[in-house]
Amino acid sequence: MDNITTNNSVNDTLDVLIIGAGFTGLYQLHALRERGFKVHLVDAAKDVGGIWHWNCYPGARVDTHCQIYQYSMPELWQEFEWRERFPNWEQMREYFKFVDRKLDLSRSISFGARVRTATFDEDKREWTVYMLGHQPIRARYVVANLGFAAKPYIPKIEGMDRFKGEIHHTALWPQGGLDMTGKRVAVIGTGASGVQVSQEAALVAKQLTTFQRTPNLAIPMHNQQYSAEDNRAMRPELPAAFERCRNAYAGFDFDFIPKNATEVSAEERQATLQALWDKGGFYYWLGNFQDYLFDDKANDYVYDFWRDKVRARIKDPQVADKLAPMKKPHPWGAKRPCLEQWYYEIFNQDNVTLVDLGEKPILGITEKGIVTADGETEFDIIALATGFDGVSGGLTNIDFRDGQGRTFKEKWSSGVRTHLGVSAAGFPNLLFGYGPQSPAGFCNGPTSAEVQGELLVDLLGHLRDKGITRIEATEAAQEDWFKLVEDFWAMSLFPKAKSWYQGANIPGKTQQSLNFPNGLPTYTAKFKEAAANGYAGFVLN
Ligand code: NA7
Repeated sequence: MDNITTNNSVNDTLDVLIIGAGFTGLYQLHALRERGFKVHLVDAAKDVGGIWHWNCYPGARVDTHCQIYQYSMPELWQEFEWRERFPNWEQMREYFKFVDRKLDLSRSISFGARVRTATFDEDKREWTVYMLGHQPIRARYVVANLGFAAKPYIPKIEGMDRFKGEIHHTALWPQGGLDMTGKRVAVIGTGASGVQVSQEAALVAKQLTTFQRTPNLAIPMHNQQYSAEDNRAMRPELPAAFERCRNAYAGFDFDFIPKNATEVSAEERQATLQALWDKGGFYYWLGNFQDYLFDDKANDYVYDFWRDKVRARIKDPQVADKLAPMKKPHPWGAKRPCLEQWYYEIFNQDNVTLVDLGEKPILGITEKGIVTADGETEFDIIALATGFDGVSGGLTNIDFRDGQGRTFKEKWSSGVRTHLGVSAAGFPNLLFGYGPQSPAGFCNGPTSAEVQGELLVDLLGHLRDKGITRIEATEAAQEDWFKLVEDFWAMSLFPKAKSWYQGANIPGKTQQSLNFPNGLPTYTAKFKEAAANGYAGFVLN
């Protein structure tokens, strides 16, 4: 049963009900309140933070540098002090509490309110939203900001229920923590979460076994501690950095190099790759040559450089073949790389084993451990770092009902369709932020929260100013948006990697680009173009 708090009751019909207290939802709450909307926010968690309320697995850490992993409001960044270049989950929680305090947000939030269903009354033109443990809330508009990692994916493994030790998905890790010291730990999955847990477990566990299906082509984080003096020194640079974020493909304060890897000299290419590598963070991914995510030859250069760097850190050539194969398993960067700190070195330790699931699939879980073709290995803790039903999973998990009573799960059973990544035909007066076919997983979260948040708040302001009480996307506009997304996707190397970017991690999920991959500036321009044309692609009345 979810935790229940009823600190803020809502009796009247709201202008806007926001779902989700992460970066996106909190930004909208603040902005809508400032503009005089009667607005309230609900979240299943006990506190603000979105994913950072839940994330507490060992090693959980942001992989975007703190300078731009924060709101651009001066009253916030002028005061908050970061301790590390890539903050851990504890500091992210501090940040959200700080934001809550400074902007006085909690007075408009109901916590412990997990939305289950929502129905639209066509006569009244309002939604009624039903939550566990709370009175239903009525609102003219609902904005769902559920994040791309709202629905953890737990694979069906035979016998999982029988395991007598601790078994947890990383996103559902016990909030009180779990001591791995001297324990036998299994980590299933090698995405960002799996890499982070494995790094920590390797330091303290008696035995760590990491089960890998696909190698994570991870890059060095180069984390740094920040002093008060470092914070003072970084602040004057921030306004310009926030501005760059709005104009960069992935909402970062840097962008791809406007040169092709295939056209520069070998010396220049090598020097550039080395410089990006040395900077750490995502420079090597999102600040690399402009052609490498489109041209396989360019991608080879980027992969080969990465491979040689990584293999040099792994002692056993057979293990190196699994972690950093000579031939790339998929185009480098087409599946989200993560930032690692000492990940590759752990496989040189005696207490760490890598199991290649391609060779030795998991046959089942027993009371004591995991069975592969090698037999049973006993564990005390199993970490399921198996990811999420990404991007669309949040919306398909709630029973929003369209005019015919159909849910997103039913409507999107053969593919996601939206207009501008913020609305779907059949669901009037329902908008979503950081959702499917928006920049979402292709954009730095806080940048998207603000840029898309402003667009959504302007849209709601327009409806209010014009006395419009109903908005619904058209099917035709959705098809145009789908085509825009898919045409770009097909030109890129992204479809060649089996990733959550296209739903390939979930058995039976329709494969398509779940994000808007054409870049944040294009997204903003398209949205503004629609707005300038009276919100083209929507029926307003
Ligand atoms: P990810 O990146 O989706 O990683 C999930 C991992 O779990 C990945 O290595 C998967 O292998 C693996 N996986 C999934 N299903 C299975 C099964 N059935 N058996 C074995 N292994 C499996 O999730 P994370 O939580 O690490 O990170 C999510 C995002 O959060 C990340 O991108 C950052 O933005 C932060 P696969 O690669 O699919 O072969």
